[in-house]
Amino acid sequence: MADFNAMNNALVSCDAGRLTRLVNEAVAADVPAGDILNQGLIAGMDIIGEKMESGDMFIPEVLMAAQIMASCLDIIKPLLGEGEGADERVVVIGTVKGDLHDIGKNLVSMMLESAGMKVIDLGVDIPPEDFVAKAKVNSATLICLSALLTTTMPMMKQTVDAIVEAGIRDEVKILVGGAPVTQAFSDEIGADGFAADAGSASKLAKQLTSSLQKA
Ligand code: B1M
Repeated sequence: MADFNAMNNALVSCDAGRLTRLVNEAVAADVPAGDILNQGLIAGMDIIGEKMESGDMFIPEVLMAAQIMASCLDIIKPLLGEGEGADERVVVIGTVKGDLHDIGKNLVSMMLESAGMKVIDLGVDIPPEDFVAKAKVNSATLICLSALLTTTMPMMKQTVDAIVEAGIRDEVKILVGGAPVTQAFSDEIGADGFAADAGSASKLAKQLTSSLQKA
């Protein structure tokens, strides 16, 4: 039985050694990787978000916690996959310009890869023209945009507009996500889909790209 509260506390207190040990113990005890992710790691990060908002935690600590979370994600990464084998679909993914948050985007990348897609991860702070250029050169069928800040959501619209202006809108589907993003926002900016978490992003990515292949 995993102690998810202890994992939350270890992440909040930036105790890398303790969190790594707890995650390894949970893996050894066959606790499902999805539970470790959602109840141990993401729930801990949510507490950090609350503390950040109330001024009880500051950027350097939050950054440290993010690095610790990333190293723990590496431990559970092999267990999260769906193992379907490689296919032809190429996905270009990134966090939009002005936004440096990458944990959620990395999780989405991970899930897409394990669903067999070829993922080209551009990283963070990616301007619209870079999404367009990489999608063109790699003949991508899907562009995934992540944003965690309300102030960077308009950059998603600018990226969609750039994709339209580049003349490749009919060749790619566009999937958007990130904590402040909603289905209504996705519809408003002309994206093809919104996913609230990495698991649904992977499912929707498969649906969207298979409809494109049939078209
Ligand atoms: Co930032 N930050 N941050 N931060 N940070 C938030 C987002 C915030 C909500 C905290 C708060 O105040 N409560 C707040 C945003 C408020 C708002 O916009 N309304 C905030 C702020 C204000 C800021 C700064 C402006 C702070 C400052 O400088 N004063 C600054 C901005 C820097 C910038 O980007 N330009 C900043 C900086 C940082 C750090 C660098 C310190 C660090 C990021 C480190 C990193 O990512 N490497 C950080 C962190 C860690 C957070 C919180 C605490 C955690 C984010 C996270 O990783 N969550 C966050 C509070 C929170 O979210 N509770 C906060 C875990 C992750 C798994 O969830 O990313 O939501 P998430 O991903 C989810 C889904 O959203 C979805 O799947 C994932 C789950 O499966 N998803 C997608 C994500 N992308 C998707 C794409 C898809 C589909 C689904 O399709 C393409």
